Amino acid sequence: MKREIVINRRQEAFKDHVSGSITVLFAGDLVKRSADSTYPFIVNRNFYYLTQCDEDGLIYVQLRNAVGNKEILFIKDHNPVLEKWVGKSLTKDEAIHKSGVFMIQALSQFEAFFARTMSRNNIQTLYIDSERDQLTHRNSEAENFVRRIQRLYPGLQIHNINQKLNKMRTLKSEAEVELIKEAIDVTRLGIEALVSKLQPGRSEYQAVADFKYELNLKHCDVSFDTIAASGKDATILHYVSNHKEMKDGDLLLLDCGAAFKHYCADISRTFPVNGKFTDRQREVYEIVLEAQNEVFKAIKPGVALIQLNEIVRNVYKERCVQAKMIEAPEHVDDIYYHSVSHSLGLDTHDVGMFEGAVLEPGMVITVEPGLYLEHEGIGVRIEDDVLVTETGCENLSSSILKTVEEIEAFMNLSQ
Ligand SMILES: [Mn+2]
Repeated sequence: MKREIVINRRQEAFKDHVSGSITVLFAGDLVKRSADSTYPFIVNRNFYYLTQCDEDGLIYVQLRNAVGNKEILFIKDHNPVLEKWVGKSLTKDEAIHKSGVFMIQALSQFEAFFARTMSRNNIQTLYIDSERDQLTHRNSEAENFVRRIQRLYPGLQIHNINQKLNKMRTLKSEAEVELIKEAIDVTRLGIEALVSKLQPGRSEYQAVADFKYELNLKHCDVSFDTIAASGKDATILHYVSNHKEMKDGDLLLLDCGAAFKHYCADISRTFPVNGKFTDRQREVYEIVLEAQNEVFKAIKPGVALIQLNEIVRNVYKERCVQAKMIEAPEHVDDIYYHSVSHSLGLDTHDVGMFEGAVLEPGMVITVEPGLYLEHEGIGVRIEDDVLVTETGCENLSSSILKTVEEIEAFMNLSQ
């Protein structure tokens, strides 16, 4: 991505920041796994969105005062011994090239820089991007920083820009849509590799391995843990144990995605393990497909995300009663118990959009109706990734096999 794009994003994100303020953003730190190993580093997505730099420890600062704006990116100190073990960290030239921040300093200088800046510039306001970790309750770098700074500078006004940044991320630029398309294309290759080997006796984890192997060949990784749920386990929404053998006559529900330069694809498909849908499986499948098509037709600017889910429920209330999957429309919750859509981008469940959100051109969302008949051992989910346009939507993943005919033809050819 051109660095002008991230420079413009910073201008937009910080345009309301007052004079006499400092903005401090953190890339995040490594998290210990065990002994001397750490978890793979996952850069703070807002930090990456604004700097295009992806390395632990980095700190971005913008100073605003009467003289103007000054940006500084703090990168790791040059460490020749460490480089012999893990290779070079981000260099000054690379940091400038990626971020368009022209003043680069060593991280070891940050504390002294901050103290000096506060005392000399009459700083009244600190802008920070801080998000409460609701999953593990671990303090983020930003939270720790704020606690420390509040004690040192009790009068300082502190503003959290997290929601503003998250909101910005919901609208994708053309360059971002291209990256999502790349991620989808790699996902397509992975799915095709998986399906071409799919047959009774193969296990769910082997199917996942087939998928991931293809991604790795393209130097990509998964955007989230792959779900390969066959038979009754397809009715468990986030089944990721993927441990069992796939049986003749079962369906395999696959929910998977590749990430390309941090942009995520999120695709679901459901395949007959033996290459042919039974009449009942086909009946379920066609209803889900119908619901998905109804949602596609409804997507346009101004429509609320929650309305899309009602469309799916209405299709099911009618069709699933006819097909004797439920006795009455009000039992729809028994066979469909999630939402049809979420935002997609640098995160698989991308930030900034909530149930009450209203669609705007440039948003990328998933459309993923599912139908789950636990007592029949049938679970179907079909998920595509779409771009909201001025007049409707564009299905970005339309090249991935989907109809019953396409799937059966593909599987027949590969057997
Ligand atoms: Mn999804």
